[in-house]
Amino acid sequence: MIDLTGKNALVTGIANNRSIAWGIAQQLHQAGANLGITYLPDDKGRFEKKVWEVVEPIKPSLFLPCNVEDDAQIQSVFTAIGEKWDKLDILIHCLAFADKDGLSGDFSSSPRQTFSKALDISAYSLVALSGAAKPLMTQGGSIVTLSYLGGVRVIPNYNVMGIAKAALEMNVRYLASELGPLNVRVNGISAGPIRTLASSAVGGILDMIHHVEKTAPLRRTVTQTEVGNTAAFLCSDLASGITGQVLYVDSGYSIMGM
Ligand code: 0WE
Repeated sequence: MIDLTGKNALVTGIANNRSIAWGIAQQLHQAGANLGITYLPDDKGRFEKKVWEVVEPIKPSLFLPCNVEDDAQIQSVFTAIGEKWDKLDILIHCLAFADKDGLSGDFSSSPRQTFSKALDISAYSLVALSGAAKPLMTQGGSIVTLSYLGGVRVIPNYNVMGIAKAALEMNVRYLASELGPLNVRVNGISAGPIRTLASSAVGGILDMIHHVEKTAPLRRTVTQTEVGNTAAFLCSDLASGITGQVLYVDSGYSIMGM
């Protein structure tokens, strides 16, 4: 079995109990990792309360606010990790956002601000978090991010997020190249569509899921647990030779031409 005992893992991107990030956190915990969790702070503290309710059973040793649009919050997270943990081994990046006007209609009508905000939150944040994690990953490490097929092929309405995922996947390669000599591996998981808070807000997601159920080789969608198991593998010594890759966890959907 996958063994992550003695490893410290920071997981970003949990919004509720359907989040892919929660599937990953649970599998890392099951493999014996010590967890830190970040949440998106809001003025009413709703997310903090919600995310805490979700993660409470796995007893995270760190629970920190982190809005990746704010450099100071990113720095605070890694300062806290440096004070609490002897080293950081694992960084899980499950963050994405595009305004609604970047997720439907004519792609050529995407507003500049929507485009730059989506790239900032969904792609630049991996660069910023990896740069802040680098000095703490003193015994090597593993960084895993979540991507989607819409970053390499045209998926209707994915629009601005597709460009953000393309940038994210290229970030994986540049970061893998830089951090490889430190024995820090950087990989992505391209997950098939799953019903989550983020995807449920998207019109037509159920039709997409039905399409996958009809056409993917496995004739079903993937689960958060399956993505979590792949992340646990990538973070383990079993994946010691894998870096700069994007692994598809999509029931095989992406191999089909028709
Ligand atoms: O990456 C994603 C979704 C990320 C996402 C979702 C939202 C909805 C609410 C980013 N920003 C927002 N902004 C909001 O206001 N997926 C892979 C799920 C997804 O999103 C789609 C998809 C699929 C699949 C959007 C259009 C078409 C397909």
